[in-house]
Amino acid sequence: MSDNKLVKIVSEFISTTGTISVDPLGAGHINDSYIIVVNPEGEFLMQRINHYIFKDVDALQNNILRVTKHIRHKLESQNIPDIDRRVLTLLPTHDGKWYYRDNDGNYWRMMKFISDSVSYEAITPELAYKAGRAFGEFQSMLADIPGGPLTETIPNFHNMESRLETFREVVKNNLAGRLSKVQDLVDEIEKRAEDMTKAERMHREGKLPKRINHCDTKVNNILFDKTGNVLCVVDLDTVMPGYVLSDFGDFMRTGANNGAEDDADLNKVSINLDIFEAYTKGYLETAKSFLTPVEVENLAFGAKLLTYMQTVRFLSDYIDGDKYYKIHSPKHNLQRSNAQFKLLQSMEENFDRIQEIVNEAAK
Ligand code: ADP
Ligand code: GN1
Ligand code: MG
Repeated sequence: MSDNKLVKIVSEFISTTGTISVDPLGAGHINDSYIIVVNPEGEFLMQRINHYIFKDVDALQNNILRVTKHIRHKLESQNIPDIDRRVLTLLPTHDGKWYYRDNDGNYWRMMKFISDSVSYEAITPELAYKAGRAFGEFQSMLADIPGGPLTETIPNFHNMESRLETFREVVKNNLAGRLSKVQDLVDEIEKRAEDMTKAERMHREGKLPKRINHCDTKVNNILFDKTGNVLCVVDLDTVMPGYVLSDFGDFMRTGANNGAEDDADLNKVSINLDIFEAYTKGYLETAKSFLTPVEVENLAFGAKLLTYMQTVRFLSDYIDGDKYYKIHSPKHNLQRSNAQFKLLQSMEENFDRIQEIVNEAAK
């Protein structure tokens, strides 16, 4: 997209007589983010919303507005300082809308930029402990959000039964003709399918509740300040009802991995038990008061579940011809699938230990 077009979009949200600069930021798989500097108005973050994935942009933006307003009220009532750096602040267009649709049909949103912040792709146990506290706090703050349930911005997003249904459909169709090369991994997924769908069964039996979850508790969705304190949870597109196992598990999948999510060197991929322990400790400090015993008992399973789910999602996309995730090389989704599966195996090998860590922290 040309700079001129981007500047024109910025001006739908912000009026200035000064200069506007636009720079791409970050490496998300879904939306496109830009840092906007408007002189003298300040810094902003503009995102192009991926409306192929988030099909109801009105509902999406309405969720984010409700979530950020509710958190803001909570922080205000606790007299927390510097609130603009502790919760995202959406900006409306000049027409009072929470997104702008350009002539090409793209959807855009604008928010305040959180200054002097850093996010990490890999973190230390000390930061993991703080991140655990922050995500526990996030769930706790949203427990009493008024106005009825939030919209599922992606229906059945973390529903393992539904993910497996899609996976089987994709395998059956074999659209990109890649199935024969990945049959072993497909078999490994099927071997675990019964066990990995137990959360949905427990929910139907009334044993596992749904709560408001972030549903993308990646390490890089937490902003820290320069001294290592948590500022803010970001990337609120997927905040919706789900099982707490999702949020706990997805952090472990992305944070407690000695390798990268898409590591080409599988020898580097394994569970990092120090990070696992630190995050569990932090999370349970802020979440223990509202979690049921069944939820706590299943947290360690949640780590396996989300790693398994991500393997299924990357592999589905690979077999289907790379339609969902942005890829950076032809076999990127396969490389991601292999790395996630390796992490799952490492979690399986260490399962007794991670269960023990959860039990200890819950005491
Ligand atoms: P994606 O869906 O692509 O992951 P995010 O909303 O997570 O997009 O934004 C990408 C990155 O931009 C984040 O990981 C974070 O580092 C940074 N970021 C997001 N929102 C803000 C903000 N308001 N201020 C400063 N940095 C931000
Ligand atoms: C996507 O936006 P990003 O890159 O943080 C995806 C997550 C996956 C993740 C895998 C809406 O998240 O669910 O876990 O990639 N988001 C969506 O890295 O599908
Ligand atoms: Mg993100």
